Amino acid sequence: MPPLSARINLRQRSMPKPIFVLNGPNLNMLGVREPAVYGRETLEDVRRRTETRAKGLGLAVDFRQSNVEGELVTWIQEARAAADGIILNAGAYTHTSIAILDALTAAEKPVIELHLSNVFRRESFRHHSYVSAAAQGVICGFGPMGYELAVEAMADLLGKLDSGRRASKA
Ligand code: DHK
Repeated sequence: MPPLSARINLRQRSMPKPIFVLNGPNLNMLGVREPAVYGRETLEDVRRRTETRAKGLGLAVDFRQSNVEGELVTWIQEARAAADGIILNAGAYTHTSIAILDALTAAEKPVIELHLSNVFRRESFRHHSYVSAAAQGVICGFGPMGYELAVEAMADLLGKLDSGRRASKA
């Protein structure tokens, strides 16, 4: 039997951590902002459906929004120790922020890039993403449902889909 300190370390290492679901600038305006593009659900509605889906998969989420690029960078840095994965809708910083790309690369966590709208049907300046270079995959164009799809994809990436389903049935 390994010594107690080693057993505690083992337990700490295997403790599941939340998925950080990070939202960038102007996403606090959901519901009133260009509803033809972003829909009528508020960010609070989106948070609720994300948490419900995650719970069903046996995952916890830490859902946050900031209009400040540096705050998003700080949260991504925090994710390195405090999260099992990052789902990121970086808003317009998707198309501009090397700082966010660098933070994602340094985090060494699975990253899913997310957009409510289909950015490829929109202006050409939205077609390039710095986030993509650090992401396992991209979900865009499915509106708020994209957050649920991202949680499902993250659960799969983390190999928790089956155990999560078992837990939710128990
Ligand atoms: C949200 C934004 O705020 C835009 O700047 C992006 C993204 C698209 C979205 O579709 O969720 O270009």
